[in-house]
Amino acid sequence: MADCHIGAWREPRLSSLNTTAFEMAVQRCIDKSVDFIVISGDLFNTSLPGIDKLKSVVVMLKKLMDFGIPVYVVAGSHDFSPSGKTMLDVLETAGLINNVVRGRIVEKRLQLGFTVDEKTGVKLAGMIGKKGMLEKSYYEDLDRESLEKEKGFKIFMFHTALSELKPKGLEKMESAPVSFLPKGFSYYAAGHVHEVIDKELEPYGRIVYPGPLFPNNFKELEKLQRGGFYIYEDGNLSYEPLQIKNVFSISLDCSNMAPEQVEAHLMDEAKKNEFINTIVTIRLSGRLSSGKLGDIRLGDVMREFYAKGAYFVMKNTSSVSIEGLDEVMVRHESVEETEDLIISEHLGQIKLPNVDINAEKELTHEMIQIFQAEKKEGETRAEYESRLREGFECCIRKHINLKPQKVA
Ligand SMILES: [Mn+2]
Repeated sequence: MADCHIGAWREPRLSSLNTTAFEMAVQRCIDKSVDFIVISGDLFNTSLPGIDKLKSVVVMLKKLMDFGIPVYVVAGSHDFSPSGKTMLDVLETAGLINNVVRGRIVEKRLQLGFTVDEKTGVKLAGMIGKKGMLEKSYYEDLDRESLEKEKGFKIFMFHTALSELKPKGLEKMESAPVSFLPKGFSYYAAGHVHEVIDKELEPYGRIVYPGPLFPNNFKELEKLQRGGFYIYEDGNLSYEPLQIKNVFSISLDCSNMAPEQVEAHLMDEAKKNEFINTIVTIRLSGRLSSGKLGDIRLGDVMREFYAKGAYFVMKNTSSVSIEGLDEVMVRHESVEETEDLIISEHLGQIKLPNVDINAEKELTHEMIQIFQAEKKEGETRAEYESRLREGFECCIRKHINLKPQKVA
């Protein structure tokens, strides 16, 4: 499995579903007596998950341990704090998971070690994934030969999009060529791309993205409807869907419609069906013939869906325009895509000492991450500030040759 994103979604009703998906997945693994589980990055949505979410995950990991099912992980782009900390370290120290990324530098090249699964003898190696695809330089320095010459059933775990396997609609996503991977592994357990992809690619092997355990944003709900994972047995792969809620998606082009017409159309949809246990997504686009977006009484529409039993109703009206006004901003589907695009567009505009374009990009990503951290439950103001400061100083020290006291 990959991209569990425990703690994603701000809305509590949806947030609990990522955890439910993880619990269901783990229980199914136990029921099917798997030998071990691999999680290819983004177990958590943030490096410091909330205590309740963390607890739910620990309960399930403990259960797996009691059943003698080891869990192998690599960290994904969401698992790291700006100063390089990850909750995965805590879980590993407690013996609940095994991080398979073990590297050392030999003659300026990155050598990755293998982790051997005791029961099956399967050998696992892996690479971390970072925000903005900053793991690229690790792949450039990777000693592939030493990985390739190892004998046995080998799994390579990674958290990076591959250019050759990028799905439609995600063309803008940053990716690496498949030639970055070591060849000849029996199974490539991939994460980061939130789509289900299973492809045999010579001379590599079977490359599998199971997609998220549960959709993580509006677009994913529309497109995937549900998440899942794969079970591999004797060369056969079976996809295990996790159907937690139904999803009913409405996409309406409002071009040449008046607000009352849009409203009537949506009300009709609501009246047609029952929506028990269903997440309803409403996407509106196009140019209204008159009036403005606010004239569509979406609150009434949503109440109607709730009255028909909907579990959760969401709307996206970001691409509705009104007569006489043109959209200026290009809207992207996720915060990450938008951040990436804006950062890339503005690189090189500020002169920083000893900082090249790549370092500037990394610096910017990390700064955004540092300053978006929220104060945690139970954390004092002073602790919160020193956490931000520590991240900031660490980031500056890494990228700019300034002494820390100057930073302070
Ligand atoms: Mn992810």
